[in-house]
Amino acid sequence: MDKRFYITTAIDYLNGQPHLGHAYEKVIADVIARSRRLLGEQVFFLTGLDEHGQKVQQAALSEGKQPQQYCDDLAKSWMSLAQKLGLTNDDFVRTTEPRHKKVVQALLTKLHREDHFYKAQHEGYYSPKEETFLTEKDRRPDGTFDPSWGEVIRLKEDNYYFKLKQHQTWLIDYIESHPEFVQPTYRRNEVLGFLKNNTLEDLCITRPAARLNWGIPVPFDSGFVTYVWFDALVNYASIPAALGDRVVVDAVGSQLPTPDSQLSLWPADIHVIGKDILKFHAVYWPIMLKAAGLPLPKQLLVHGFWQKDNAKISKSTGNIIDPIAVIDEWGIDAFRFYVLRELDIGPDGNWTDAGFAARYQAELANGLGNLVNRSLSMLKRYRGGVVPAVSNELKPVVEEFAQKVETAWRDNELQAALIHIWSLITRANQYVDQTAPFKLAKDPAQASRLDEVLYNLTEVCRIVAVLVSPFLPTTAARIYEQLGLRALPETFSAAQWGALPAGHTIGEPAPLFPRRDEVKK
Ligand code: ME8
Repeated sequence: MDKRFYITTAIDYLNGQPHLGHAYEKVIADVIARSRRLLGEQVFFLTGLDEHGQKVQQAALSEGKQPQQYCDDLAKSWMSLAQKLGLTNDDFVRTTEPRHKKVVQALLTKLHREDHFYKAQHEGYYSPKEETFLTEKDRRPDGTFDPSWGEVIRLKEDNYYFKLKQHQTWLIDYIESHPEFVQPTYRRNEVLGFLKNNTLEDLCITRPAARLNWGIPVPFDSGFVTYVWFDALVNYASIPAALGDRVVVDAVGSQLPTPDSQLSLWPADIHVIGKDILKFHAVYWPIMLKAAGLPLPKQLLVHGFWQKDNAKISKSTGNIIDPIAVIDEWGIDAFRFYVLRELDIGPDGNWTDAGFAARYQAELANGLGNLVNRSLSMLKRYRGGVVPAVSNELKPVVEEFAQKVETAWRDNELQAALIHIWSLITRANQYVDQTAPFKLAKDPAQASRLDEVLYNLTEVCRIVAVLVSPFLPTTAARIYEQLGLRALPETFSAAQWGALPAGHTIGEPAPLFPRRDEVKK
């Protein structure tokens, strides 16, 4: 069984409604998944929900619900967001599912048996909100703790700890010798800086059940549940195990059921995550895997944070973007386009409604929409919608850009890919202005020149549809439909020049990006 290209997202805390940051990350992963499929890879794309822990338990309590009931009710709206975003995920993990819990417990059992844990009493400052003990290093210069920790209490309790110190050296060596492991490079440097300047503290991997019961029971001590991060990170491997991935099943434990299917997924090719959870993924997760005898993921692709109008997105101040409302108003492809075109994967970004509207008008409506609409309308008007003989005038420029887009896809440079595609669109729109087919149409002596121009324009539209398809799948399908072609092609070879045959009759042209006030109609 061939190993698939395996891509994951962070799994979102189920303690509220999805926001822009959640949607952005899922769209990044989806575009990478779609582009790799187009390039011929067998892909497996996993996303899901992080349902245990204090945050979720508190959110359930505040609604007067049992945590499981609360999760079941809310998970539906998150799963429908995945659909609304057009995600092509192959599975959706919920950490309350038995298939996940079994693997977490098997891993705990194995690591306990192999002496990676010890039990100890700890007294210190604790942030219930972030579910973590704080140290002196977390104090601000004035001695207080940052308000983002919420209420900080004094706590004394027994817990199990994961011995991390012995892992520090190999992890530094690994990250140094695998520059691709954490991307972009400045995030890698951040991790290396942290590892070189601090001694790793052992990680507390349990919570006493008497204090927090909404977690996976620790299999070797019924007084404890699993720390939510130890539980959540394992999702990346638990779903492969549930689908019969021998690499995970063999490493983690013989007590796991062996399913009939046998997908080969691990190690993950890309974990897409936000910058705030880098330490969990670049330090704790590799150590957990190494201790379990599993290979490390090939890459952590770390994106930045969105702000709105240069201020933190925050429910309490009302500074939020509801991705569903934006999609309902502007369409899914406009949302996908804006977030990926506006913000490269890495730095922080700033959402403005005016910026969104401006990109919609300039790049989608006047750029792509105008090119397709006028090209197909002219073919319809001047040639009854019948494609003329193949002509190669724009072939070199299209091939050059298609090549650049392919390279950008392979490098996960999604913003760069969009910039290349839009350079091609601009070039094609200039071609219309330069060749002036509307003038050629008035002169019968120019009929063969008009044929050439119309072929080039129609074929550019078709290839642009293939190139935008991972980003704007709905629009790409509509362009194909308007071209009178069958379903969008599934392989990148469709972007080769000249596949549109002479004599083919196109369908009906219609605006792809109507004016904003017409979108809702
Ligand atoms: O951290 N801009 O869940 P989460 C961009 N359950 N991305 C943002 C963002 C913003 N303003 N706010 C959050 C968790 N994110 C854990 C993950 S994975 C094993 C467990 C991103 O719901 C954030 O960086 O708080 C993370 O990647 C994702 O949204 C989920 O955040």
